[in-house]
Amino acid sequence: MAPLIAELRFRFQWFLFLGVFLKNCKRLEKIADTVTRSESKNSALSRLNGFLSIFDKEDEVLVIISADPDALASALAVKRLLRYRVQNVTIGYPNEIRRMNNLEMVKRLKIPIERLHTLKVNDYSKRILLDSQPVHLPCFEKIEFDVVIDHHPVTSDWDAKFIDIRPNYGATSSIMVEYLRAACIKPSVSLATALFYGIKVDTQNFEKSALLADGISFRYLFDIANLNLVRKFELTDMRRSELKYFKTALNDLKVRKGKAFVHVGRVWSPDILVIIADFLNHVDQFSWVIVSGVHGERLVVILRCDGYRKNAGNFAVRTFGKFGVAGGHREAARAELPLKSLDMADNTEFTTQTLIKLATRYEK
Ligand SMILES: [Mn+2]
Repeated sequence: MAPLIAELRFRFQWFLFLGVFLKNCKRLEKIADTVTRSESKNSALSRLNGFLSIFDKEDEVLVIISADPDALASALAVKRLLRYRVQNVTIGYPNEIRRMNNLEMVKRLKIPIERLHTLKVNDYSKRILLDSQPVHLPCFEKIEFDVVIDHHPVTSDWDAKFIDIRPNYGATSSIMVEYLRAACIKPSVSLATALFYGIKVDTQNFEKSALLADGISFRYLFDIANLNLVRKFELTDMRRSELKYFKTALNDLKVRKGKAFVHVGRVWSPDILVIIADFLNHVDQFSWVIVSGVHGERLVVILRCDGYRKNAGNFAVRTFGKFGVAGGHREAARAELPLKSLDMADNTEFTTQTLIKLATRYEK
């Protein structure tokens, strides 16, 4: 959940920042120096030809992405489009990939990516930015791009030789499918799987706004992609070394009046507490699940409840608020309390009993 929150916060900042430009959310296209804003009249084929006209046989191409599934898939698609047209295509990314799902995708599809800081950006004769725009990250701003293809709101104060930005699209992967189809290239299973997953993640399974065009690309990939692999990416959210916390959780679980409590001890990442809480929430007799663990100098408490005449967020604030940060929604909440603030007598170790005492001290 921590990386998720960080990511959401990051996205939110982006949206605030991009909100300024939202008025200008029509398409922006630049093909052979002709700039089109508003609904584009360009055909998929003219875009493809405009894109390909940027490159020569001698080119060493660098594709730069902020590595998430949509961007990774788009980079693979560009690599395929340029396979016989340039010397080579390198994919560079500046961010560390932390999400297990994304790591799993990179590993299983053997996506060849390299950290941007290990590459000499200026040694490449052409540079492409995908699923992002030059003003999105400070490290992009210094780079001169030849091509920018993206689906975020149009920003200004930058230029490239070829631009294709379609803010209404749910994913850059959907745009890339149109390029591949225009080029009469049928994607391999692994490329199709990547693009399929890219669209799935960015549209949150089409629960977020997307276009019919996204649906058409998705449907096209459906027949080629390996859906079992996609499921494996979606399922993978923990390391094997973290299984031991489940053992502790199952051994130490205590139940009081429909509330399941467990303190897991010191954890490598608080994400595992979320996974354990969600797992225990599958059990029929538990109306509440309260899981805690120590991460760094903080006690992290994850709360789940059925949300019926209960409010986990309010409960978290009332019970843990005075010790640190607490909050959440009806059915899910979280608290992070500095160990110092818990005022535990020196040698007492925090246990499931301590958690129960702490969480039920207002109950009669
Ligand atoms: Mn995207």
